Amino acid sequence: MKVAVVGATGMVGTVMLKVLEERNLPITEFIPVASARSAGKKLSYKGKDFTIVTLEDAVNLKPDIALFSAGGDTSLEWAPKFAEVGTTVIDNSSAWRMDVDKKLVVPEINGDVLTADDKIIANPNCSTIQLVMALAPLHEKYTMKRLVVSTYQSVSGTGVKAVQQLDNEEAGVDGEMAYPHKIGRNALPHCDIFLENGYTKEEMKLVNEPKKILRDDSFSVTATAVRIPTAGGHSEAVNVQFENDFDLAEVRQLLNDFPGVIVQDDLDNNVYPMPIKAHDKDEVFVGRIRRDESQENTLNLWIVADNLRKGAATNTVQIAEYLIANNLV
Ligand code: A2P
Ligand code: 11C
Repeated sequence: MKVAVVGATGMVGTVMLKVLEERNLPITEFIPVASARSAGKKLSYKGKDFTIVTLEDAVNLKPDIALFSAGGDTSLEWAPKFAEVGTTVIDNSSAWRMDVDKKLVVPEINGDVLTADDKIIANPNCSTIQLVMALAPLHEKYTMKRLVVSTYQSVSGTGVKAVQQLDNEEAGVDGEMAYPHKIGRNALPHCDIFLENGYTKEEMKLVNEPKKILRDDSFSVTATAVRIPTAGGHSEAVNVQFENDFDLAEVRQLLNDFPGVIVQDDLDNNVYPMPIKAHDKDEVFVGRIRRDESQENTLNLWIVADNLRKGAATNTVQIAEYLIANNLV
């Protein structure tokens, strides 16, 4: 397989390279792609130096697969050009996610929707991925009715400038601000831009994307997304009402049995998921599993994952693995 990584020098791109190095994809040719600013520079992959190329050069090389994480505008302009030369694009931006003709995929949940005709495939938002990973097995068994999600998102979700802002604040030095306010010792109820309905774009991703991935729009979702001063790892407090009643031991079992989900829930020993523990892990961690005693058939959960791994790079690479394993590319 000829594999290109578009945005190879970026925050997610760098993790994509790491994930590709760790896993066993049959890559015969590796093509790192970035902006004209980086073209010609070297980048190390599996101990060897590779020259970064431009998007134009990469299209001419006709890769089998291109993993994109270079922003929505780059995806909108360039993914179709790669698709035209026969490349299968797996795109990490929000550009194509809600396009009715494009698949939005978490392989453990809906990999089966993929066909060889899908030339542009969308990777969901990071906070969506960890949410649906935990909810998919529960939805299948008990049927979700309503979901209330509150997120606690790390600065790495915003990008390099935001990580730098937090570092600067912690070091007590002035620098460029990625957010309209200080992030250190603070919490901003503001992830991505505000929309006309008063919600943020991030909150609406949590409302819309799960329905597409779970192939069901019969449940309702409301969300509040909050940025907190953690370096990496997103956390979510989730309140979910089901149509049917559940048994807590069975909930734990269903979660633990689902591939890629790990239950961490031992209150006697203060064990629960935390971003610091999820760092560099591919799994989604679930804890604080308890019944909402104020309402029937309702469960409370705390869900944590590394937003750059399962939330972005790992899921993208897993889609590529799924395509290869099923001869769809
Ligand atoms: P570069 O490093 O050359 O700017 P991040 O997600 O951390 O902001 O990184 C964005 C990634 O997308 C980087 O690898 C960046 O390359 C790349 N990129 C940004 N704009 C373009 C573009 N117009 N063409 C190709 N790559 C781009
Ligand atoms: C954040 N979820 O943490 C965002 C980052 O739609 O892919 C990823 C944005 C996206 O701010």
